Amino acid sequence: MTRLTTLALCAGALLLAIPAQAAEFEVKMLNKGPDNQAMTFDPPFLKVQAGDTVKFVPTDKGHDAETIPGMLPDGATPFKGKLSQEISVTFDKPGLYGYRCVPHFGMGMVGLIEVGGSTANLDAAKQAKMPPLATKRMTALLDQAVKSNTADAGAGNASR
Ligand SMILES: [Cu+2]
Repeated sequence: MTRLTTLALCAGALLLAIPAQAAEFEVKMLNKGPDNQAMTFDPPFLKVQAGDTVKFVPTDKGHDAETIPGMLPDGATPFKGKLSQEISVTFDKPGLYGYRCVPHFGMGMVGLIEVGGSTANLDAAKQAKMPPLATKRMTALLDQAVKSNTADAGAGNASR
């Protein structure tokens, strides 16, 4: 009984030690997504705050995650995961981060992370050269990012 109480107290202390503001997200690397999409990140579009961490999980083997050149904010550090391995990335600089799975880039396996509600590098990101299927999926993700911000702003205006 005493032992259980001690354990519970320890667990409570550990929880308190984690800073409340930094969150951790998970993106799965999949052969088939929930929408039957072949070779995909799940979720393909994710909004996080500066300082948050995203863990790319090799749920299916044979995938990796790395930033697409030209698709990250100025001064942000590119990341590059290893094939079939998990990689955790902490995002400090606000903006859009486009990333890809290298083996399936041609099949359109790309994802997008928006940090701090910023689409400041949207135009630059749209200029990035990619295979046609990747461009198609990325264009949809970039639209989603812009729309999500418009929706936020709209909600703000409506409440006034
Ligand atoms: Cu892949």
